[in-house]
Formats: sequence, C-alpha cells, structure tokens
Amino acid sequence: MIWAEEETLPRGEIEKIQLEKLKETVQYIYDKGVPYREKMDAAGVKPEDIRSLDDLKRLPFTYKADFREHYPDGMFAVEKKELVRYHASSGTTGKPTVVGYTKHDKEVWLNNVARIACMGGATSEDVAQISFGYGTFTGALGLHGGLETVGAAVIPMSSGNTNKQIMFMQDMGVTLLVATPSYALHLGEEIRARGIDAKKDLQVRIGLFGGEGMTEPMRDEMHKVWGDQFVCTQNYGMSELCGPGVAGECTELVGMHINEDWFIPEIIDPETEEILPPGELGELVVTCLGKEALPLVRYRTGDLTRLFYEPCKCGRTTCRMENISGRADDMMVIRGVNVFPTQIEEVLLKIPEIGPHYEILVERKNRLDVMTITVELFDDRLLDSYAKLDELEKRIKAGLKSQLGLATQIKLVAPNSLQRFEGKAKRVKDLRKDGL
Ligand code: DLL
Repeated sequence: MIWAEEETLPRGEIEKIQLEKLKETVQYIYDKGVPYREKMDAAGVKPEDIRSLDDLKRLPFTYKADFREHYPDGMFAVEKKELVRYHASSGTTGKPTVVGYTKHDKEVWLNNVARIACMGGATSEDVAQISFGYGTFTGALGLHGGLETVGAAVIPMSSGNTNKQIMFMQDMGVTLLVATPSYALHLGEEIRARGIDAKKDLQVRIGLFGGEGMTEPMRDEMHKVWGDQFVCTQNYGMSELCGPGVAGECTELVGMHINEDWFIPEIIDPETEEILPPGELGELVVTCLGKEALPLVRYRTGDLTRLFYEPCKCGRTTCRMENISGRADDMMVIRGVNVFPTQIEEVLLKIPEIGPHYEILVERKNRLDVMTITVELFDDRLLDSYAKLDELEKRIKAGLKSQLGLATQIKLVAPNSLQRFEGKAKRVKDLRKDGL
C-alpha cells in the first residue's frame, strides 16, 4: 500500500511542491532562526534570492557543530511553550544533540513514518513489536507512532530481556518486528538457540530495520534466521532531520525512497563541497521543508550514499538513496587506505563458517597501523580442527586483502563470545586516536 499520493507525483509536481515549501522555509528560518540568519547574512544571501531549486546551492550548510555550539536549544525557532516533544541523538561522547517538535511537526513526522512502514509492507492487520530502546532515541517512539497511524497494534517492548521478547512474539502472534539490524540478528539467534523455528513457530513476516546500516549479506543472514518469506527492509533517518521517516525501502529493494515533499536531498563531495550528479557517491545533505521547531537548511549528515531518480516499479516516483556505505567520519585510514566497516562486513558475511558478529580493533604498532578483526565461528565444531581453522583464517584474510588491498590480523573466537548490542552496534575500536 502507498500511504500518500505525494509519493507518486510526476517529477515536475514534486519539484513544484519543493520550491514552494523551500521559499517558505528559507523565509521562516531567516525570520526566526537566529544562528542561520547570521550564516545567510555572512554569505550575502537573502530569502528573496531563492527563486528556483537550483538556488538552494547559494545557501550555507548547517553542521552538527552548530548544535554543539547552540546546545541545548539555540537552534530552535519556536518558544518552549509551542513544543510537545523533545528527543536527543544517541551520541556516544559529549553532550547529546537535542531536537524538538511542535504539534504540527509531530503529526508530519509520524505521517512520514507511516509512509515508511507501508513501504516495508505494514498494514493495519499487523501486530508490531518495537524492540528499539525507548527513551530519547527517536527510533522507538517514531516507529511506534508511525505504525499506530497505519492502524497496526503496537507492542512497546523496548530492547533487552530476550525471554520476554520471544514470549510476546509467540503469545501475541507478532507479525512485524522493529529493531536495529544487529539486534534483530541477535534475537534470531537466541530464538534458534531455544529450539524455536522462526519460520514455523512464529508469525513474524516483516522486519522494519534502521538506525544503523544493513548490508546485503546481512539481509541474507536475516532470511536464514527469520525465513525466506520474511520481508526485510531498512529505513533511514536522523534525529536532527526528525528521526526515522526520512527514507525507506519498498519491497522492490532498490534503495530507500526519500519523502521528497518534506526533504530535499543533495549529494556533495565532502572535501570540496561540490554538488555531485545523480548516481555519484558522496555525502548526503538534507534540507527539511516545513519544520516549525527545528528548521534545517542544507544539513551535512556525514552519511555517504548515492541518489537515483528513476521511478520505481512499486509506483513511487520519489528519489531513492542507496544503502549508506559509511559515514564520512567513520571512514578509517589504515596505512593510507580508506576503509569503511561496511566493506569488512561484506566480506565476513559471505563466509558461511562465521557468524554475523565481529569486532574491529585498530592499533599502531612500531609506527604501523595494525587492524585486528575478531570474528565468531558459526558453530563450535570447527574448534576441534586446527587445520580447518587455519584454512578458514587464511580464506578470511585473502577475502579482506582483495576487498581492501590491506593485510589484516584475524582472531577466531567461539560462538556467542562477542558482546551483543541492544541498540546500535559499536564494532570499531580505534586506539590510534588515544595515542597508544
Ligand atoms: O538513528 C533515526 C532512526 C531510527 C532511523 C530508527 C531509522 C530507524 P540518530 O540516532 O540521530 O537517528 O542516528 C542517525 O544513524 O546519520 C546514520 O549514520 C545512522 N543510520 C540511521 N539509519 C540508517 C540506515 C536515528 N538505514 C545516524 N543505514 C545516521 C545506515 C543509518 N545508517
């Protein structure tokens, strides 16, 4: 089901809506958003200079650093009394990024999440278990509200407490699971470990995953755990932009449809800031349209992707963004080679003897970068055979060498010995930054 007709408009009409809303948004943020007005004045651009979508490029960027500088709510364009909700980003260091919503913002947000839920196949018949952690993270309450808008019955489970998760899935006839991809895989393993066959004994047929990336091999792994019938999509969002609800995959699985009547995407070269044409890989920059509490123009997401504008077989005409291939800032430079954790994951998940859990450790030894990847064996039968382990280790190293052009150290460990994550997985430890 397609939730809103705006998802299917001819390109000319989408752009007409975008231009109209862009002009209003720029005027609004210039009048009410003090930090952004200062940037526009410094760049010598006025709201009336925005006459076409092409004029977007005249506007200055907004950065995560702007939120830090104006912490907690200096970026807001409305007074506190107009807010109905706060959320905050899941930042791991320093102060979080605080975001706010007016009543109207919240309605638009949840409606956009409803669109994404429908892209992934959700209907009012579904029983949806939300296994994102509740709290200031936008994921749980965002998907919760979006799925309720669709009419699904929502179970606000939160993450953790695996036994209860599985009991509810069984007893309530859960048909739809919301989680980070890594947590969904973990739950799948726990289900298998309890002798439950997800394909036969459970009714979960849809996975709406997001908050972190899901590579194609990871999706294959999901099917192994949850069954071939499982419709497994991912969606993308960011607290600053609203949370989830920015883009989502439809069941054609050809990229994530962006809700373009509310978000204008651009792709830039993160170094030169040059705008790149459709199909080229670069940093996603997003302008939010019509937001009241936290209007954002040309926000540098740091996420790397490509955009495609051809209409999709599903009937949607909105622009699609490819799986995120990493963040401009989680790119590691190892002995001069640019490495993204997703590249490593792609190699690992194609090797059947190892499970989907891994850790990447980067250290500097004798002035040389050394990358050690710890991977879990899929089952413990291999532990008895040194020859087999040795062969496996060599095969993993060769796969990584051909993908990255780099030699790596591999550490094989017993099944279930690496840490599991309930929210976003933290798989990379880069000790070089600490000067060690
Ligand atoms: O993760 C919002 C969200 C929640 C989206 C639930 C989808 C589902 P933040 O905590 O602010 O917001 O983190 C945003 O997470 O810049 C990406 O780097 C990463 N991210 C989110 N979704 C995906 C995805 C939410 N599908 C940051 N693929 C973003 C890859 C993703 N990375």
